[in-house]
Amino acid sequence: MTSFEKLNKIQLKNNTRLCVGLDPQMEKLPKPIPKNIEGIFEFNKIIVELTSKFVSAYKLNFAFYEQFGSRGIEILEKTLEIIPESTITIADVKRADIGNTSKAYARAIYEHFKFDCATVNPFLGMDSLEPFFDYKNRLNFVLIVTSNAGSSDFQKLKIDKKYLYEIILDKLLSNFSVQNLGLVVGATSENEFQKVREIASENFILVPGIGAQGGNLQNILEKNRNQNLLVNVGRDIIFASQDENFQDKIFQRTSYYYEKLKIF
Ligand code: NUP
Repeated sequence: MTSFEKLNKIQLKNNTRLCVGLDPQMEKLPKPIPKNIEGIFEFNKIIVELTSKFVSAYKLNFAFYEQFGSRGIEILEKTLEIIPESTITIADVKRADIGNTSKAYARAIYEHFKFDCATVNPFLGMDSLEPFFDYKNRLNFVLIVTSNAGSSDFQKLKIDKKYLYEIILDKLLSNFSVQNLGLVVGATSENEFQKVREIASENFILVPGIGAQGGNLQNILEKNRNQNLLVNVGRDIIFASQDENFQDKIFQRTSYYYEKLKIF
């Protein structure tokens, strides 16, 4: 089964477009959990146990693990082991490099860690992305319009009559299949989301920027018109509370997004 098919299947089974961001921060761990590396795993385990029936994917941003060196990577690997087999895993690494190096990056994500999906960065050009797209059964989410303010610095520059992100999108769509190509568009760029949705009607769009970054979920859902979508929520769910009752609060927050992100 391809990652595209697996994502469709779990979205229908769990009836949700929700993806939870497993981006743990030691200093923000709830009070009952020790603020050490073991505590991070304990925290991830609680989150997965509380949320797995209400999500279709988990996105792990490598930064939150790499900051602890090899022990952080160990926690990432242990976390992958407790995610249900049927649920999609996304390596948020935003990678790509010269072809030879990209090949090693792609091998790490897809063969060593065995993720279903990865985020990739198009800045180095098509040949830097190809090693990821050579894995025909995996789904690569290419950064199109990111959720940060700096997305206007380059991505939204106009070149002749088109924005840079549109030029990139056109090129990607004419080279890669819907099964292989996902897109990242931040919820903070609603107009651009609408444009991307119109051009790429069938591709999965991964939307970060909801919750802590202030994106408007309702507007994104309206503009999405029921097409393939995965909405990531990190801090607004996992750090819903640091108090003794944090598990209840995490569950409440998850239920809130679950209701909004139902497919039928
Ligand atoms: O454009 C992007 N914006 C963004 O926030 C692309 C991303 N991959 N992300 C990531 O999504 C970010 O690095 C973090 O892992 C997650 C957002 O988390 P939160 O703001 O919901 O806590």
